[in-house]
Amino acid sequence: MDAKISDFLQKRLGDQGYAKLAKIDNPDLHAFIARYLEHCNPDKIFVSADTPEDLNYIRETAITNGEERKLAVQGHTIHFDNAGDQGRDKKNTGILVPKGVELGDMIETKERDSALVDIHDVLKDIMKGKEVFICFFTLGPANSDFSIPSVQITDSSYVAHSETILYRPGYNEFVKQGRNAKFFKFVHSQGELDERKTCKNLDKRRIFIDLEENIVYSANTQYGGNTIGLKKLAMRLAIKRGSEQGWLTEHMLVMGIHGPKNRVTYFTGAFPSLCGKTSTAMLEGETIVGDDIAYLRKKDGQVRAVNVEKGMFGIIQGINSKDDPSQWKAIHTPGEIIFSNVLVTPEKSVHWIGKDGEVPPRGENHTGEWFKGKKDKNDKEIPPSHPNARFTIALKQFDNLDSALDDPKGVVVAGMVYGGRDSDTSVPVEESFDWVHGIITKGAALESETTAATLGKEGVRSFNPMSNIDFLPIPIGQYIKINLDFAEGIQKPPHIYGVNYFLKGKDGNFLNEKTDKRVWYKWMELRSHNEVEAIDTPTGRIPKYDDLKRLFKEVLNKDYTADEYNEQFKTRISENLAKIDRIKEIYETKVKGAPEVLFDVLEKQRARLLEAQKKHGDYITPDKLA
Ligand code: SPV
Ligand code: MN
Repeated sequence: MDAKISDFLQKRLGDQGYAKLAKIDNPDLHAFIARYLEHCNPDKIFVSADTPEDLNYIRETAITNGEERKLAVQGHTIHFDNAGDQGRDKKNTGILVPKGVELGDMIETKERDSALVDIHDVLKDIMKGKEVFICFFTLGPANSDFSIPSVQITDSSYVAHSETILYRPGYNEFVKQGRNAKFFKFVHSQGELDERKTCKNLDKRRIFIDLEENIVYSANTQYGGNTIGLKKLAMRLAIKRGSEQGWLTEHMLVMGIHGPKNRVTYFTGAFPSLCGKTSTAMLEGETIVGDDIAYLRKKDGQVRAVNVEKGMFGIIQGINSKDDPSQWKAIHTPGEIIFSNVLVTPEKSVHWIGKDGEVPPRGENHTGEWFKGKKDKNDKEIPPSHPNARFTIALKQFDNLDSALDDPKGVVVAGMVYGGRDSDTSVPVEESFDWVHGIITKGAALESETTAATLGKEGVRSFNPMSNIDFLPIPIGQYIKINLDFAEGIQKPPHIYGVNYFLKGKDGNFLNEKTDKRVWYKWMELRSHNEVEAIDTPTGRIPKYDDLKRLFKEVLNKDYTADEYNEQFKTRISENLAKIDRIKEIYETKVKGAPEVLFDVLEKQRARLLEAQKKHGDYITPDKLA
């Protein structure tokens, strides 16, 4: 270790902390830590080496400093974020780019030099009077060439605690890799806190991503999506690294679908936030590998995927005993769970929007004291919990965990699914004709109505390619091209599917029940083994009625009628044409460098739709196409 840095660290860390760092032979790491300890200037420093005592210290500190409070059930705690800090802050999150570099209109960037000055101003002495936690993790399983070591510096015990639940321990990996570690770095400070231990200086909220140094800075925020370095912050660094090395970082679940004869077939699925990704990963009868972020690599002519995480920062709204048995059970079992922004009753139990049972008359939530009928500034009733309220839990606490979670080789991906919140255009499930058709019409053309997972207006149809738009550090055109090229050299690329759980009828009601998706996945599983046929429509391949009827009976014991099928699976010509117009316009006017093939594929789809319209009219039931 450099003598100056070593002196400084020894002085600031004390013997124990210093010994932990000194065991890692990596001068870059030591310099980074020394730099930000000096700059942020905490009073107290804790280095975690992932021992049970260290993890316990982080857990306990979150309670003693008030960032979390104990609930009635053993191991359960509650954390509140400020009422103005309840989702990802897209406006103040930016990719730092040198002058003259542009990533396109739809990606938030900040000019690197001035942004670095700005964030270092914000961070100067920000940890004075506080304790800081230095923690090591890996993104992905141990001993895997998928995985990336990462170091987090944070003055929030809640953030450090969340990360110990969500990510695999990394201290030993750093020791092992020494100077070879190509690690990601995260610096976070929640800044000044109010009496409820939530952020005071939201006007100085910043989340800046520096691709050049692989550092993400986050300040004056606590909400997990803005602060948990290894989650959405690391995602930007990983997409960039993957784009240079030929692998993908996707906003995807990974799950095992259980087919006939005990066969398990793995699928990935990309959905924008609050659009059913976690509930899909948790489908009854199937097994979960991951619910949010996957790395995908080509190995021996196949696509393989790992879950970057080992836990879930899950949305709690709507979880009920009938639709979500595994989550319901885990949430009601003693064990380590951090609830955030739910309602806490005087008895220290929790309640949320859509939970079984009566809404308690009063309690405390993200807005402070809460009672039934409480209104906000605009005279709007405040629900018991925030729609983006969450719970943080290790996947091993679920009874449906897939045994491949920690497989360093990842799982073989048979199918990739894309879905968004779409009330009027796409059918519930549809297979694309081939990889390129799928990447373009299901992935690159993905749209979704906005939700409470990000700050801002809800319900606005917005463009969200691969559900990854919030996390792209490279131009969209380049990202699409990398996805298209990814199948090169693969004999049988994964099938690509589009799903839509949010299709509505004329009366404005959903055409499907939440549990119907169980059938769609069983159908996709059979398709990936060529065990059911499909009907070609202008937009892709849809299930045959008889197969769905059988699966609905087998899986849900439901009588699925031909009328339901026809209504759900009719091709909606004018809606699909309008979608093509919208998507084409975006790629023509807002995206630089969209690959030519994208326009070809969309135009061919338009031609198929127009031809079918001539023959069959505007709404075409499957029987006309079979
Ligand atoms: C999402 O919003 O996509 C999440 C939660 O998974 S967050 O950590 O906020 O990104
Ligand atoms: Mn997500």
